[in-house]
Amino acid sequence: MVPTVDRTGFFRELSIERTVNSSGIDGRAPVHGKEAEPALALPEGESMDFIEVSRHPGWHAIVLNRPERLNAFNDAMHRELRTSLEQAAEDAQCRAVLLTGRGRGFCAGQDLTSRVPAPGGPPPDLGATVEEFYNPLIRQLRAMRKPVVCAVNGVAAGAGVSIALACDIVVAARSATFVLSFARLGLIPDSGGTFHLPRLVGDARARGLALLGEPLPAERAEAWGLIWKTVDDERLGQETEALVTHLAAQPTFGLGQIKRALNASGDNTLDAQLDLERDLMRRAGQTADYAEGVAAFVEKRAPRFDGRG
Ligand code: T3D
Repeated sequence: MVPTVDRTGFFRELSIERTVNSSGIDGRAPVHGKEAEPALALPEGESMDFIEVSRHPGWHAIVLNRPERLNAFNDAMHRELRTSLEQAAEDAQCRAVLLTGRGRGFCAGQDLTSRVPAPGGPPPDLGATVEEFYNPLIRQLRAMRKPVVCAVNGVAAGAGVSIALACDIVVAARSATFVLSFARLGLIPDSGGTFHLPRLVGDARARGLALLGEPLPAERAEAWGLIWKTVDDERLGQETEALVTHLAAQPTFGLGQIKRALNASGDNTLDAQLDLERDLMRRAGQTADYAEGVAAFVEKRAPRFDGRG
């Protein structure tokens, strides 16, 4: 099948698998991080309707696929994304993940059509859905011991911003915008928004973004340190696929240790962080990839990492 390419250069037909949950995922806690919570396994045999997964040598692409709703989340999409990430985490052949959206948006957060109150009915318990869906997703992204690249192909709004910020490297199409739309609804930035936002851009900009809800253009997001970089729309697919292909050939275990250290640094004292660095460094130094990296440097050749710990 000849792949066709959309506005941001992403494949449309390239080895897309309509993944079915027949791989033994059973809802137990994943093994790749103590912060992670039990996966929301899809019922056996249920196909994915709102997430596309394609497997490439060394990495998985996970595509949010409700373009008519700018990839806003319903419950099924939450379950499918969690399952897709779980499969990527457990697949030893997968050493990096690319997360993006289909169509002109990356993700518009919660699907608000499911939040219209029934006349006279009780208000929805948003704390329950945050607890059941959004918080475990953010923990899963942060705890995954493999790099997750987020290609923001268009507007990111509400929890869509928070999900992008929970990924490790965020690359945005130049036309993309980031909209902390929560305030317009009387809500607060969830999914780690109030955690990551001020740490990335500082308190003044975090408050302006969260309280005003104005769209932040991708180039300013890059200038403010919210994201890694901005690329021309038509280059987004090519650039992020090159990035994730590169990451997939790196010392995966070591990259996972880097994530652990950076995840912990926001809460740790310097003393605690120094101790953690010592322990992670000790473990990293025991890997074949470290020995290979040193040997390759000394022998002036390219390293061949196997990614294992
Ligand atoms: O509820 C809980 O469980 C708690 C957790 C909450 C987490 C959250 O994410 S709360 C925040 C929810 N999201 C938003 O507030 C964003 C709402 N969307 C927008 O503000 C705008 O759509 C955008 C700024 C994202 C894009 O604007 P624009 O003008 O480019 O597009 P549009 O015309 O507004 O949207 C295109 C279509 O997508 C449109 O449908 P239509 O008219 O073509 O049939 C629009 O209704 C739909 N859409 C966009 N966002 C959502 C949505 N449909 C449902 N839910 C959405 N969030």
